[in-house]
Amino acid sequence: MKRRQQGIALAELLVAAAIAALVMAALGGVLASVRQTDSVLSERAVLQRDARLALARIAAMVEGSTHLMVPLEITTGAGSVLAIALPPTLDRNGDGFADADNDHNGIADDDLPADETRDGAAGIKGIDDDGDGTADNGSGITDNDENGTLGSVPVAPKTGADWIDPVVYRVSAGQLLERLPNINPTSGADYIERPIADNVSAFSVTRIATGNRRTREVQVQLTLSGPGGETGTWTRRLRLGVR
Ligand SMILES: [Ca+2]
Ligand SMILES: [Ca+2]
Ligand SMILES: [Ca+2]
Ligand SMILES: [Ca+2]
Repeated sequence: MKRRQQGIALAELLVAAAIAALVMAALGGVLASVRQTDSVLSERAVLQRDARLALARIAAMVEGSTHLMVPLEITTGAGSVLAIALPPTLDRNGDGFADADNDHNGIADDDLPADETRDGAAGIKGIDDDGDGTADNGSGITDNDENGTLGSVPVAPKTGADWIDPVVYRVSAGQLLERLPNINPTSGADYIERPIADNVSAFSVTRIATGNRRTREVQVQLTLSGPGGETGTWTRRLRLGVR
């Protein structure tokens, strides 16, 4: 009797162990699938956060600026570069002078040289202003829109001690870069570029036609694609000079 009870106990134990193994296997599958869902969700959330931060950064600059540089006035299609003049009130080092006021006379960008960005290059140095596929081409350093003809200088040069200080957004090697002039720059070629977003698969900028209204608007579209396969596109329409 005792031996028989032990035999049953062993059989029950084996069955219980088998059931437990099945339950564990099923549970493992559920957990793996939950984890997978979680990683997809969190990649999407990360991309969304990164896109919003980058676009908020761009919006602050564009809405504070009063001068849309690239895309050029004549441009209608989408380009891959956004350039605006540094907001005229921005004072990053808090010295009481706007960073854009290079000659510290209290007025930003009031005494432009013929090379209005004073960077020794046609248009903005290193940038394909007119979107023809070549950077800094044109008829010389005073060809400020790279269109091959001179005479587009908006203000006759006086001493040229205060140039236009571009803020540029462009993509390189999957990163969205923000280019800012250094503090107290010696020329328009004195700047630094920093990444403001990773996983960038597309960045497009379109100048919105505003007719003969004085407002300037751009549509900025950013597409991020994460290593896990998630992708998303975020768009903002921005108007200059509203901050
Ligand atoms: Ca300036
Ligand atoms: Ca000035
Ligand atoms: Ca230039
Ligand atoms: Ca060009």
